[in-house]
Amino acid sequence: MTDAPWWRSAVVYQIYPRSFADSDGDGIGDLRGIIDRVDHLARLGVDVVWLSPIYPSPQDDAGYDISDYENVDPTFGSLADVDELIAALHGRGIKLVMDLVVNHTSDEHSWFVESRSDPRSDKRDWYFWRPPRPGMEPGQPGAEPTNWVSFFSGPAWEYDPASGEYYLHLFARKQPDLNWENPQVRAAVYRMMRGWVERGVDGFRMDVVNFISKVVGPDGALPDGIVTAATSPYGDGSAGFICGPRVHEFLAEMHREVFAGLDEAPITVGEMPGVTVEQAVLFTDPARAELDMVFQFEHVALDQGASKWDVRPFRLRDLKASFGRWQAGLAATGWNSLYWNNHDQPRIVSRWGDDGIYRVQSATMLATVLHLHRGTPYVYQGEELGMRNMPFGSIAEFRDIESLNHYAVAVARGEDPEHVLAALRAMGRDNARIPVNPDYPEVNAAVQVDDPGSVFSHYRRLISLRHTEPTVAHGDFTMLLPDDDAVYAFTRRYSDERGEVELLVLGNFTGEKVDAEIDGWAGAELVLGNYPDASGRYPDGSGTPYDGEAGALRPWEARVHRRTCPSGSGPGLIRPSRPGSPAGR
Ligand code: ISL
Repeated sequence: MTDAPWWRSAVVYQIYPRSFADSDGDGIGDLRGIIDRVDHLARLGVDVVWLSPIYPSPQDDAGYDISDYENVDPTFGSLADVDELIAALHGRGIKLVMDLVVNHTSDEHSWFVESRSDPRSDKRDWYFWRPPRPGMEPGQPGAEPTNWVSFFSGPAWEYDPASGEYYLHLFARKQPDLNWENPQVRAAVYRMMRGWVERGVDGFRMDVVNFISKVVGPDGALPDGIVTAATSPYGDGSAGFICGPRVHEFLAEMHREVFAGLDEAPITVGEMPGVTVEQAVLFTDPARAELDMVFQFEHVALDQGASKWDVRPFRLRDLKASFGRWQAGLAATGWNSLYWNNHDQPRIVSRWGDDGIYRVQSATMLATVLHLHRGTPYVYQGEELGMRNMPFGSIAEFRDIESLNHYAVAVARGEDPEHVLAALRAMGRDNARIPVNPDYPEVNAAVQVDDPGSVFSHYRRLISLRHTEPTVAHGDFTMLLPDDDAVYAFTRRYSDERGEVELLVLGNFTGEKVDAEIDGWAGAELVLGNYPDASGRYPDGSGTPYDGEAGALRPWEARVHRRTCPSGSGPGLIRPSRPGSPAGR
């Protein structure tokens, strides 16, 4: 598969600059801090760095409210620092992806300042300005042009008394939505993107890019949404902006205007809440030339009910059903991105692993299962160290606008503050953002990089396996044991000059020993495990003896086995011997 795009065998590392590394001791991370640690990234072996926003910003939504797309916030450094970072990364063969946040700007962006200051300005139409609902008193509850709820609580419209109109903000009121219907808006965005590409940037992660096309009626009206228990008294406006009518047209245009004809293929990933498998196929079909891959949200909602604050138990079979559908849906056309974590999610080892005595085993098991799927894996800073959620005490320790707004609204409507706090601790975005976890003497890079049994060393082996075993990047995928709530199991298969190569991946999602009799795989080579193998060694030759049992998975154990089959022989079967567990296909 030599003609496959390079990013199919790549691993991306996300840096959240505010909390990655602080070079000047002001308590906030910066570009110099990243430059100083490029060797950490090179040692890990990642191919791409995705940098969360570093642009000038009032920081109302931690930098996702941008007031100038073409500069760097002095908190983080300067354009010269960006140039130095690009050179440092490129010098080690690592590419740089920037965050592109163009569904909305900051209300302090000069475009919006001009748009707001004068209804006759030619920037007025760059945003969604609408009159109050007919017959309603402007500025009063219910007078908003639609009933849409914002992602950060409250109405998605802000009243501007000076002009008597409202502007749309799907997120914070300091994040007005850009009007992509206006061709000048699109041209300005593409021009800005070309500027970054000319600087040496290798691609973009595109913030909520499936929201850029809104459903606009002939009279300019946007449609009301259905009022649900989770949105009441507002409506869920998502049918009016998720994967709207012109989104494919806009992304194809962006591709033509920014990426077509570049010497080196860029990497583009669209963040897409609410995207379906069928839509993702269209967005990532190479023949359509829109995006390389999308971030979908199905799996990170599996332990949530009506809203993200409605925390529910996690069931492994739900995860298999979800990932299995995405793997199958994008098998022939398109491509998956694979992630557990980012700056919006709680830490995976605390969420679906065991961040107590099995922290190392469960973090490495989760990593193994994710990285062995078909798709491009994303590692969020600290995930490679098995970092935990923050042990938050009171609401005073939270900084994120989403958490703070939700707390204020929920408590005001009578919810028990302790119950609201419990949800914030489980799902709040600050878990992965706030700088220093008190467990840092135990969980840190310095103690892990030279330890072969560390989470870091395991991520390193996983990334290296993707680079050296083409079955990981290119093989097809078959889910096994869909109904088993303890063991995650699947195979990957690929043909090359070795013949037919098959990998079996097993992950124990419990802290108990579970039986896993592997039919047809007896004696198969162990390519990678998160415990030392039977000889007492990790595959790289390090490790200490462990009294393991063949056919059983130890607590949170993960294993990757390999066999090379003569063409035409059947796939391997796995039959766990635990009563009640169905056999593999
Ligand atoms: O974090 C979320 C869970 O409630 C999402 O709603 C999130 O806001 C959504 O995935 C969009 O995220 C992106 O755009 C936001 C920004 O706050 C997030 O950090 C960013 O990843 C607005 O720019």
